[in-house]
Amino acid sequence: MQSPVPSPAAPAILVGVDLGVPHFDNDLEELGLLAQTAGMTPVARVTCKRRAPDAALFIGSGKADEIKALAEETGAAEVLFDQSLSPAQQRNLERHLGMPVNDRTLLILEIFAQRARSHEGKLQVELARLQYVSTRLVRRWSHLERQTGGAGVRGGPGEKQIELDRRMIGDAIKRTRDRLAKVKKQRQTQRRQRSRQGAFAVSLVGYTNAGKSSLFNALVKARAYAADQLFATLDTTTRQLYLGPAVEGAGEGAQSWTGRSVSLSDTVGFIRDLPHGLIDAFQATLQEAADADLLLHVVDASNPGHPEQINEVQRVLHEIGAQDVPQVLVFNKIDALPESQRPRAPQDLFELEGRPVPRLFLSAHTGEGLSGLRGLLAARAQEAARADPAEAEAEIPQSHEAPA
Ligand SMILES: Nc1nc2c(ncn2[C@@H]2O[C@H](COP(=O)(O)OP(=O)(O)OP(=O)(O)O)[C@@H](O)[C@H]2O)c(=O)[nH]1
Ligand SMILES: [Mg+2]
Repeated sequence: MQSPVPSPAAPAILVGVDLGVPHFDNDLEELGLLAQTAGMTPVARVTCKRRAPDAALFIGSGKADEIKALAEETGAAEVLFDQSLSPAQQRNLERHLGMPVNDRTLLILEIFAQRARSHEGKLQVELARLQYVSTRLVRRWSHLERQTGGAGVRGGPGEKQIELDRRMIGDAIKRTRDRLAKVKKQRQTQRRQRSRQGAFAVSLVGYTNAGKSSLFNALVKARAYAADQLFATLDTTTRQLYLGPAVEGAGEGAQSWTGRSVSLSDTVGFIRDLPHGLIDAFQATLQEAADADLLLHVVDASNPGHPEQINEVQRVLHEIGAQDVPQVLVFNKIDALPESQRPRAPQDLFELEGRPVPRLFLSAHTGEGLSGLRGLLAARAQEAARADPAEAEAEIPQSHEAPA
């Protein structure tokens, strides 16, 4: 077989197996975006239905042959599965297809690795990747050592080294954990300082690509990286957000709060099937959300899959212990909605896990609805200050970013 020459934008075949789960993405749109974000080019998409995954190949061998033929036809150099593969399935598929096979989990890890900027972020991704490879065979290890590039596996040092590698991975996990623990301590100190200063803390949370960074930028006039990519943001950025002067229709509390500020944090987005290791590793970053006084749960109202995305975000919030932090739903991107779907009122109540939660419609791009959000934030901050007068006197630092 002639081995395909990998081009810079590695061509990849996307495969999705419908196992009857409600959120099955028939167009593999999100997987395609993940692949592109990781630097690959989807050249074909294959979906099939199965009652249960095949133990050896995940898909049937007929389907595997079909994918192999398609790869030859399209020059694909890699196959990406939307579902998680067991280490054995992955290995068997790679043998059967004669090319690297990866799954969604690895793709997400790869993107996180490419995106991490802060020291803490890098350590967190490193830990998650080490945990992932520790459950895989030795071939993953060579993948781990590559600094850049696609998610492919390009050879490995050989299976005899398995034991040695396991030990090395174990040591590396321990080292990374220790270093992370130190960084976490520093972050805790910073957080304590901020909370002593009593600033009302608001965190933006939401599905990846919902527009959190765009909203953050629109609100605080910052220039956080916002892009049509998944996981554009990995590190938490915090700024103070001045609320005022004139706040329209925000009630009395908001008026007296005018001219003051709250602290606003932009943070990493969530995604369906966020690899467990990543949630663990990003605990410190996600903690920011759990410790906030208020969560702005940003939703891409223009994405037809937004109801499932909301559920997914709720699942992660439970997992990080942030389920009881008060929430406001922010339905963003209303400028992208067709006229017939545009909201009738700028605010209403939305039933979230059986509880009514305030919902605001806005557009970070056009600025529509932003003043309503400012008003709501002012009112909430004012309420909190009334409950704890120290908060009203609070001054918060000019800006705070995750340790570099
Ligand atoms: N039409 C429209 N697009 C928007 C709006 N807000 C954000 N976007 C676009 O949505 C994409 C994602 O925006 P980001 O702000 O990076 O989203 P995020 O939630 O921070 O994403 P991650 O950091 O990847 O989790 C970008 O292409 C933005 O230009 C909006 O109000 N209207
Ligand atoms: Mg972002």
